[in-house]
Amino acid sequence: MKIERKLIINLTYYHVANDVPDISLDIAVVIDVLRATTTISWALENGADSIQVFADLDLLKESAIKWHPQKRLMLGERGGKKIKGFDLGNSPLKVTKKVVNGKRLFMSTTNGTKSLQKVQHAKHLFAMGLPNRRAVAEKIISLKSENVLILGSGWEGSYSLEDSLAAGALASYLEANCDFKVNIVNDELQAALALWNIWKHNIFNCLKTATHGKRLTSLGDYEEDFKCCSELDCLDVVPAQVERGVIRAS
Ligand code: 3SL
Repeated sequence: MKIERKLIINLTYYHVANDVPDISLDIAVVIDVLRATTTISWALENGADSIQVFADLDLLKESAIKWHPQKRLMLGERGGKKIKGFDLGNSPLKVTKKVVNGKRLFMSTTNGTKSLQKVQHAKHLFAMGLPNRRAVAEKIISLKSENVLILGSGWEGSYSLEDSLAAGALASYLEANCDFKVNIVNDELQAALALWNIWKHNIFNCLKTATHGKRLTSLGDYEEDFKCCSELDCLDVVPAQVERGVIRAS
């Protein structure tokens, strides 16, 4: 009698880039709800050709300068604020079709782009915010891989509530919609699932309660950014790395 091996997905979540062990990775999903991966998702939804991510600003400028001037935009944020001399900051509201269509975005943010760089050796690397949670989850299901690593971005090396909320949202979707077994590997993800179950009907307030939400609020009026970043499953775009550091819609 042939025994069929039941497929299993081992899901692991790390809060920040420094927690990730040096291992080979099958699928990595990077989350920066406020706001890098939400902005990446909206930029690609609105027709951006690609997004190239950098931790280092000098390297970003060197690469951008080689690109056709009419086909490039520099997007930079530090401490929640737009970097001087850059075309855009990190608001998902600013990456409209009119602004980004057909362009390559050269992007660096305080934490999100660092997390993307940390796992860029993964076989499949996706960027996820709450708006494309379902789309990324369905992509993961279709790949039938055994190991999925979810990585938050946090703030300068420490935990962030909103990324954990989204990690829990992803795990919850996979548990409910996968035909195969979902194994929650670590306590970080168990806690993220619990967090999701507490806040899932009040995402907007969760984002505003988070330390980074408060930081943004102290800098100005970010109500529309919070709304945009807390909208669940409204985008079908799956931002996927196509070459090291370069992300396109898939
Ligand atoms: O930390 C980051 O990468 C940013 O997303 C932070 S901010 O929301 O743009 O302030």
